[in-house]
Amino acid sequence: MGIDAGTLLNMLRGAGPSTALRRFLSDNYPPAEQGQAADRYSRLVERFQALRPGAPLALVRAPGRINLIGEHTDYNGLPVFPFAIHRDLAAAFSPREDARMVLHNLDPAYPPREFALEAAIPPYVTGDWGNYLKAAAQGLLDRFRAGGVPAAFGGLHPEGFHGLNAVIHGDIPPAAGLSSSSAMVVLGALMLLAANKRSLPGPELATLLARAEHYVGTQGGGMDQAASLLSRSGMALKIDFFPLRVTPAPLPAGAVFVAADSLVKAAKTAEALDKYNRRPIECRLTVAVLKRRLAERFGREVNLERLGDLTPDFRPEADRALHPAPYTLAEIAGVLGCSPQEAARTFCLRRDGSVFPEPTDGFKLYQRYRHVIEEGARVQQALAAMQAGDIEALGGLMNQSHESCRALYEISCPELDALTRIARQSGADGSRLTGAGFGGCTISLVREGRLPAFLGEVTRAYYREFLKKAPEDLASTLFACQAVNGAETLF
Ligand code: NG1
Repeated sequence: MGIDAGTLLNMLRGAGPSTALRRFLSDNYPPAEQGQAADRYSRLVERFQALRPGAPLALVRAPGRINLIGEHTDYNGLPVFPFAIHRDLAAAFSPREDARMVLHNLDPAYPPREFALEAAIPPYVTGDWGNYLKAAAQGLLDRFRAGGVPAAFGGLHPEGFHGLNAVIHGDIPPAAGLSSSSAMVVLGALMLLAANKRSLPGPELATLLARAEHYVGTQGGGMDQAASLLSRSGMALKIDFFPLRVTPAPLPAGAVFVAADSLVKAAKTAEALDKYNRRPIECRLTVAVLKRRLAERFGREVNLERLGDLTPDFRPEADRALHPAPYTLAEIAGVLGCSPQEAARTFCLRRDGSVFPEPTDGFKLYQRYRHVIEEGARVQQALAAMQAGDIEALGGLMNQSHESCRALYEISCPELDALTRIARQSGADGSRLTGAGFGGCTISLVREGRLPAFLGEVTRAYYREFLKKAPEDLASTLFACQAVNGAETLF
């Protein structure tokens, strides 16, 4: 693999044009930003060349994503409906002879990181950017070890994996619900695969990386990695899980999806991890309670691993089996016939083995159940609305989804509520939070003709009047999303 840096710089500067490179830029960046994108790749190559003079290199990009609808459904085995956006992570890289990962970032906020590929890679502190690359490396090493790949040759990782040198740059707003973290995992995985001349089918890689990202402490599902890897220019992807399947659907003509950052940071601190992980834990507890109740009702074991496994014949009974008042761990343990300690050890563990504490407001099984089941149904309806070009219906479903995220799943915040309300008042057909929630971005469906007025009105009413904080970089805070191709390596 690899191309000479000088040749690549000439191509990026427009001399010695390359069809592949032009296509790469036009598929993945809006026309007005393609020049800027070429400059950015040039900067990556120049920095790489300064660090590793003469080494042939390859380019790679991994996009962030925005989710139209289907929030917190993925780990429950119900579908999501995202697309990859033109905000991405890009890198220039080349393989090393040894098994070290040597990583630089053009942004000084992300200091250099270096680690060895070893059987059990120890994580950096929670939140460190290097952990996302460690997550990818650990996931691939485990996969190829499990695959029985021949071991050991001269100074390399026991599985024979080469490390790499990379210079990375990202322009996905961080902690904004646009999956900059999963894009980093995907970027790391594509670099390692290319550097080691290996490949995996897209859906298998996406599934593997969803699991691999648990390394950083989240217990999330597979939406982000799949969207970053498998998206196609101009399309949204309905994604089903267990096993992963994608249904591409062209974005509706005459409307755009606008991302607006609430500017409330949804960073993955230890506290934020707990807020997120509480939901998968509550869903696992719900499944356990329902499994027990349905078995009692039908007099036999019911095959139920996730909420998404509930077939229509079990739904009415499941709807009746939960009560709206929050559950204590003691009550759940009573239903399951075990001690609270045993229930906690089975369902409420963090990645480091510590027990997730019982929430003071109780486990809200009924509310989480209703959101997940109804949200899964809304994704199916949204696909049908999109295929029919019914913008109004799609917008209505997005509004319902936001309300459910707010009232039942409790992942909104006053700023996201205000921003979605202002977006609707400013002409959007629909508006909702996108991603994990607790801050970050909203997504709004806006007819093309209304876009300029919409952008002006949201800037005034949300950023200036409600938040009283003008964004430092409006173009990265409020922007129409282009649906781009999934991650790829070039050269
Ligand atoms: P973000 O917004 O990237 O933190 C998280 C999960 C998804 C999904 C969404 C909510 C990870 C890496 N991502 O996304 O799997 O559950 O929340 O729909 O955990």
